[in-house]
Amino acid sequence: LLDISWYTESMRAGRPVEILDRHKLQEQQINEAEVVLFSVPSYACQRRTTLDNHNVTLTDALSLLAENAELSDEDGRGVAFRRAAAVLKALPAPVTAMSQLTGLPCLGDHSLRVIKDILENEASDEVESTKQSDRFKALKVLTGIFGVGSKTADRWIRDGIHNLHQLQESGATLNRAQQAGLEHYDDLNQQVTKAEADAITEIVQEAVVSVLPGAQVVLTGGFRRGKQTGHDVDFLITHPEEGREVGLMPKVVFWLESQGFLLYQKTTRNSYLEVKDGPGRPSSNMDRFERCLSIFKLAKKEERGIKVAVNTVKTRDSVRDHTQSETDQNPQSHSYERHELTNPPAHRRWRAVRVDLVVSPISQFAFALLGWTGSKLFERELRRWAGHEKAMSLSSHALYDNKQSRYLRAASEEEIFAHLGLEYIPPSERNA
Ligand code: DCT
Ligand code: MG
Repeated sequence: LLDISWYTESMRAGRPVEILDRHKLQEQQINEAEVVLFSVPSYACQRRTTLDNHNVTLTDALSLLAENAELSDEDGRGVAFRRAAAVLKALPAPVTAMSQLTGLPCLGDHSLRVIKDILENEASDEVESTKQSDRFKALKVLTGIFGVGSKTADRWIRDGIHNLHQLQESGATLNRAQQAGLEHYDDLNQQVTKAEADAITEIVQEAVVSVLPGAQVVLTGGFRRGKQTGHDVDFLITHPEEGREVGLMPKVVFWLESQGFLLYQKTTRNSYLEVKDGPGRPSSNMDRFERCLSIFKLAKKEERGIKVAVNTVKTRDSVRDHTQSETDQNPQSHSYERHELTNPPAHRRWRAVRVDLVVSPISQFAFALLGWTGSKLFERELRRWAGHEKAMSLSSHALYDNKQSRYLRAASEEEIFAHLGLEYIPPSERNA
């Protein structure tokens, strides 16, 4: 029968529990049809979280509250809801009774209340009213524009702008990223499929090896964790000889641009210097590599066969011929005022896709790979584990041991987990 150790543990911890004699307890448990008790370690990086989520309704509800908190600049609350959702994602079966959650980490009063409401009433009033609230809807629509964060959206809402139409009417000044974001709004709010990610991988690989033979491209982010869809496609690029990666990004971008693959791009230089910057700074660890935020112009599936055939000829002009058919609707020639806020014409032969390119020197590659594979919460938890449990600082560049006052080198993700005293968790089980 079931382990009742949580009863004694709860009593020891002073948590109120109803004490039943063993016979009654057995009876009750049989009546509750095999209530399973769960137990999970408290850091997400100690757990194996696959995409097989048995508690989607609960985790969707908590994720929505997390999103609402993040959009309202309440990061602390956002993380609390994300952690609670992540605990439920790691459970091996659906939660059917509150009693199953006793002793689980990261479930605060607020999250427990939401879970209870859903278990008892099939919905949480708080979640439903958040979903329906004008402010949440407006924040979602406006931050759905690439280049628009919660602060900008909030400012616009205070100016009475709640939707794209009002934004266009308002004459608000948009930067280049936001203009591109508005231009390709519908495409960029449509999930990217694995097949599309694979097609883009081929293009990026061709670009990279054309400008630097021997360089390597790895698909990171959600697709590396086994997801079948994502909001963008993330790549990490390196070269096995340290230093050869220097200057690679502008060449890759030039190649992609000259072949007509980029609708938008903005490159930031690598600003990380170990000697200068010291140990990893958790809050800013994502933005210090040479990085290109871009919007790709990806040929539709039916067209891709042709493109690949054309690309094998490897002359720029032949590729241009292929993309030429679309110049009559070249998005770069549109001003954002002309965005029609409708679905793209069915005959359009391409779609816009957000693509992130990151270049890392080989000496930092394992850290970059670990940092860019995600999930976001898994990364956050790794850094929290490193800091709180091991007195180490982990970033996407390095791992610093504060006690030994030295950097710990690693050539693979496995070595980083080992330095951190954690069991190795493969990418497909980092879906916290
Ligand atoms: N990342 C992180 N912290 C951030 C942003 C990103 O640790 N603040 C890491 C984790 C995932 C990776 O970068 C790529 O980021 P996203 O593309 O936003 O995440 P994703 O898991 O790939 O999500 P999606 O599948 O929707 O693209
Ligand atoms: Mg991604």
